Order: sequence, then C-alpha cells, then structure tokens
Amino acid sequence: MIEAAGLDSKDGLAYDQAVREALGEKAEQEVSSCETLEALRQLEGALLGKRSRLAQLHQQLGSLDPSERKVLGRLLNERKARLKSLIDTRRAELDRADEQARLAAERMDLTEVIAGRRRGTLHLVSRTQSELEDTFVGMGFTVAEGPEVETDWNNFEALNIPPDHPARGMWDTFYLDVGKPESVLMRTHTSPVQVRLMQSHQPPIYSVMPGRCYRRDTPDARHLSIFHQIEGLVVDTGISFSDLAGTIEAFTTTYFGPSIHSRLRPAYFPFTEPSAEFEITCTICEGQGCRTCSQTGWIELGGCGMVDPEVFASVGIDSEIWTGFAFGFGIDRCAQMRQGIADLRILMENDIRFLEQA
Ligand code: FA5
Repeated sequence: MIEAAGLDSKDGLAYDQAVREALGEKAEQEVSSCETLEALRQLEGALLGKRSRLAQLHQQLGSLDPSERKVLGRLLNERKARLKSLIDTRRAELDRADEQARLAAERMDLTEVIAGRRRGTLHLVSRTQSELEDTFVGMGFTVAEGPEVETDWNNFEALNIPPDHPARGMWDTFYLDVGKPESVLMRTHTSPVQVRLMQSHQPPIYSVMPGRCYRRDTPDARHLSIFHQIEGLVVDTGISFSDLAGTIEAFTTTYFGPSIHSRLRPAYFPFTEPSAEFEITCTICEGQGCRTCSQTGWIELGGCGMVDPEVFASVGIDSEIWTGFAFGFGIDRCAQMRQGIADLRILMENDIRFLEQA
C-alpha cells in the first residue's frame, strides 16, 4: 500500500509531505472559496470521504513504524480536524447567506400601511359578539365556550329532550356520520354549553356562552342555517323569575338604548320551566310592522326560563339547594336589530359594499 502510494515506509518526511498535499493550503483555499452548499458538500466528500487521499493515508498508517505512526497519525488527525472545522465554518457562512437571500426574497413591502389607516376590519357578527360579551361582563358574568360538534346527549338528552321527544322538531338537526347513528351532531343551539359548564363547575354560576350554531333552516330575512347565539346561565341560591326578567331588561337597555322596549311572552322549552320568548321592538319599522318582523312590530331575540329540575338532575346539581335561569339569544339577530338590517342573509354574502359600511 505504501509503495502504491509512492512512499517508503520509513520515509516519515515524505509521508508528512503527502499529508500536507492532501490536506494542505490548497484544500483550505478550495474550502473558503466554495460558493454553494452543494459544492461544499461535494468538496467535503472529496477531501474527507471514504475514497479521499486522506482516507488512503489513514489506511497506510498501519504499515509504518510505531514511533512514526504515532507522530504522523497525530499530524493526520490534526489536519483532518482543522479541515473539518474550516468546512463547518464555511457551511455556517453559506447557510446564513442562504437564509438572508430567502428573507430578502420573501420580504413584504408594508410601507403602504400608514399608521392610523384601517385595512380590513372585524365582521359585524364578530364585533356584535364582543359587544355582547362586554355588556354581560359589565353585569358580572364570565364568558365560557364549548365545541360546535356535540353529542346528542349534551345537545338534547341532558336538556330533558330524550330521543323521539316531539320537541326535537323545534331544532332541525345536521347529524354527522360518526359513531352510532345520530349520536354526533352540529350543535343546534348554545344550550349544550350550559350542560358542560354545570358538569365542570360547582354553583354559583354566572356565565354567558357565545358561539356558532347549525340548523337545517331555510335562509330568509330572519334565519340562516349557520348562525350565532349567546347563552346565559345563572345558578345560585334563591334565584327567581324576577331575577331573569330584571337581567333581560338591564341587558336590553344597556345594549339597545332606552328607546327599545322588550317583552316576555309565555313559550315552551323542555329545559326551562316556566319558559318565555324574549322580544324587542323591531328597529327596522320602530314597531309599525314590516316584512322583517312579519308585520308584528316585534322581533324575537331569544328564549329563556327557569332551569328545569330535570336538567339539574342530569348534571348532578341538587335542585333542592340551587335554582337558576337560562337564556339564549341570536347574535346575528342582535346585529340585525342594532344596525337596522332588513335581511339577515346579507351577513353571509361577503358583499364588499355591505362589509365596508357595517
Ligand atoms: C333556542 O335555541 C334555545 N336554546 C334558547 C333558550 C336557551 C331557551 C336557554 C331557554 C333557555 P330558539 O330555537 O328559539 O331557542 O332560538 C333562540 C334564538 O336564536 C332565536 O330567537 C333567534 O334569535 C336565534 N335563532 C334561532 N334560529 C335561527 C336561525 N336559523 N338563524 C338566525 N337566528 C336564529
């Protein structure tokens, strides 16, 4: 092997020379003048790889005298380490240069965004939701959330609506093809969040729960198939219907202003007893009657009532100790009434002329 490499086994100087040539200044210059990571990768293979001159010299070490082997082995390792460190340094430089080139290429010109000039805005429904949350937080409520995909149990059964109960017809439901047939659905109202909250928190509870709901409703001036509700739940000792009525009155005055009147009308919900529908003066016709309010002068905002003891039983709250009320309003309806929007469908149409005004 030594002969094949043109060296005499006793000739340490010649070996040293061979090492210098293999890993000497020329190699170092080549490394520092490498312009791309790929070129550097190839050069590293040629200089330090299995078939490199260095690898050949390494193999030849075994044929040298032990004393020479020690000296020249160390020399070989030092050169190799130095070259490796130069390659690593050059690689880091090229990496940095690549990163800077990438950042320069991806740079976005934001000079157009002038301080104070508005670009884009929250959708009216999102703004209405925040305003409603703020109104209720100001009245001492906390805000909670739940998932849009729900179990039949949370959306219906725990709310005193067993399978085949006629009241299920009140909510035309989108079921998902998951698990047992009709066991998983897109929530039809925010009331299942009440169930989750009562299961995870001990009373007293004073919370509102906003979110998106889904129903197989045909869209019209007051209905969408994807819409938003805000649920309210109060559970404490000694809560009565007058607390519910007072809370709704306080909310209406704070949110819509003193000129808008509200009224409660007897209604039926399986999860509250007694139950009521909560209506406000139609802001489109100011109570005169129009297409939006079906000529009644009133718009239904939501339902409410005292929490039915059956609901307390399904979530393990003792109805001998605790009483409570709940309500659920349409957020889109609130936006519609506050902004005087005749047809709710425009909220979903992404018409830029509407979005810019709203
Ligand atoms: C409910 O959804 C009950 N969960 C409300 C409730 C909560 C009652 C707690 C008692 C206690 P209802 O189906 O009436 O009730 O809907 C309540 C409100 O949601 C409606 O008054 C309306 O403002 C809004 N809403 C319902 N369906 C739609 C729809 N398709 N599009 C837009 N808003 C809707």
